[in-house]
Amino acid sequence: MSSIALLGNPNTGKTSLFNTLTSSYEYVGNWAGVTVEKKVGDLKNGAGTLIDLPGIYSLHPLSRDEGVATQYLLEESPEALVNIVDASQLERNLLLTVQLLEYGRPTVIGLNMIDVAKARGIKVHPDVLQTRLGINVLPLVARTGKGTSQVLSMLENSANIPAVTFKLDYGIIVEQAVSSIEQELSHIADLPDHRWVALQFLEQNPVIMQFLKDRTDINQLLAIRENCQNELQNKKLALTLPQWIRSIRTDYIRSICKDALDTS
Ligand code: GDP
Ligand code: K
Ligand code: MG
Repeated sequence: MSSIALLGNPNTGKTSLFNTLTSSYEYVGNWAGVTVEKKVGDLKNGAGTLIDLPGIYSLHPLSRDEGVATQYLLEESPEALVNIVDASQLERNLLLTVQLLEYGRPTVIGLNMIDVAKARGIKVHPDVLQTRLGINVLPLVARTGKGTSQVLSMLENSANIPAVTFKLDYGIIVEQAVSSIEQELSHIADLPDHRWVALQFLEQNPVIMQFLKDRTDINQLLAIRENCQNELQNKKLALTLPQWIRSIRTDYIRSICKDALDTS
């Protein structure tokens, strides 16, 4: 039995998809520290459970409620992720997608709101998106259930979902800091993908910071981050380290959208 996490921006159709993929569900109390209810359902094909996480625009939380998704990814180890993406707001949605792909677990994209995109004259090419991101992209209209059976059969056996090979190059300065942090992390048990943790730490994600503080002496990590920030500044870059990481991601996303979208 595997557990699969459902993640995406707010109002992208997560609950609609959740309801079509699961036969029954229950609220298993609240997420730790917040008033958001935790919803877990049984997949209709009996392959495991699906967890509906609160909608977020980024893994870097702006509120405690938003921190739930990052905390979940740190503490649990889902066999696979389903990332629901609003096809009519592709560029904005892919920011979370990049952060989820860096997490390194098998991932499927449910490309939802295809009808809305079409009505707005936006044509999305799922095949281009699939090639560029290196994972399966399944077009959906979650409200009517169109395409959802393909998602279900994909989840039949999460071992069949291709591994994520996605890797963005953040430039030599940041990549060196990532390597140093990865080394520091190697003595901490039960951590998810070290590159993902390192990048989230460099971005100053407060949930990651607290998680690491509870498990290690964080001073060495802070020194690496400060050094990295100084080196960026020595290059006379007007960006902070988190801004730099974000700009690499948004440049990459723009280049994907150029190929994957036709607007008329
Ligand atoms: P969540 O906030 O991500 O859980 O999204 P919901 O499942 O609650 O959906 C938000 C709204 O979008 C609801 O009114 C849904 O009926 C609607 N919705 C979900 N999927 C689709 C879709 O593919 N097309 C259209 N037109 N509406 C959708
Ligand atoms: K909603
Ligand atoms: Mg919802």
